[in-house]
Amino acid sequence: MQEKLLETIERFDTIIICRHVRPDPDAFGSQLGLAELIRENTTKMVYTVGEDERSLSFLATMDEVDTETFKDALVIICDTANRGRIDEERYALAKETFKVDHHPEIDDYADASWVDTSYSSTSEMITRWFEETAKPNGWKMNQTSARVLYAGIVGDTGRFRHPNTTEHTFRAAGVLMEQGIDLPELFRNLYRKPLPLLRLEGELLRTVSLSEYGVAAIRVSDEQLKQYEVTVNESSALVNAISDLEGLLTWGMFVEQEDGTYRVRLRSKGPIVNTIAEKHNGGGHPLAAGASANSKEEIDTIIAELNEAAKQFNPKTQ
Ligand SMILES: [Mn+2]
Repeated sequence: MQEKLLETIERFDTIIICRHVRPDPDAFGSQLGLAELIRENTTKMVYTVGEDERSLSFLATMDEVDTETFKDALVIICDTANRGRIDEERYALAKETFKVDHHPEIDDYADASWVDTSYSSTSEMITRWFEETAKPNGWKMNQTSARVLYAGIVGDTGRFRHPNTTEHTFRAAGVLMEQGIDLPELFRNLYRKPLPLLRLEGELLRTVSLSEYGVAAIRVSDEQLKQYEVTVNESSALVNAISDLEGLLTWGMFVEQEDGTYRVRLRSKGPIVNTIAEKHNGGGHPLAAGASANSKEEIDTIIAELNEAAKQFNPKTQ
């Protein structure tokens, strides 16, 4: 599939790269890292599309592309498991589509797919594709590409701490570091917390509780977001605020949106949570997933399901 990706890119003059809605560093990193690789090594027209995300604007901003341009283009979709999460409806107009993703396959929406869950991140896939496939064909990587790909790997591995981090991940990071990345600058931007967000974190930490099975829930009301002047998107940075809590096995963050529904983020140190997310209009990785809840009752159901998963979980059998 790696060879096929290179062959497919070579056949097109116009390439548009998409990724998932509500982008995270890996979505941006894989999208822009690949775009910049193609720009550096070919004369093709390359565009990146989707909504801009203020908290990640230090990584990149998106391009405007007219609908005509899609019709002759190759569209590559990075880091997006199902078509409903693609942050560009016009992807379907493309002459050809190619999916590159490390999420479990739930929707085979593209003409060709390179899907491999053994990679920590789609950014690691792009890095290893460069090293193993593009570089032997004479491609080079510039610093812009290396920086965003590194950010993507750091984001999805929780700074090389999550169990998705492998020896291959570190080798990929090494390939990127060879280009000369300003790590202090990158980490400062990735993990900076504006004062309002830090104060909201303080309030949430003050009220956290832990169930007998090691399940915690962080609830954030629309009122709290308004009081602290934090957006729903910005609040996502707080999902790991309690990750070092002793005895914590799995947890959920439930953020009320303006329409009264809740954005749900589930995290785990063992029990599988994406199957729970799938029951609530979401999905993701086994240990990190997202979903939605329509009511406080649905939140209680999810917390009960987390407790059940934590209760069933026996680390000795894993
Ligand atoms: Mn990812």
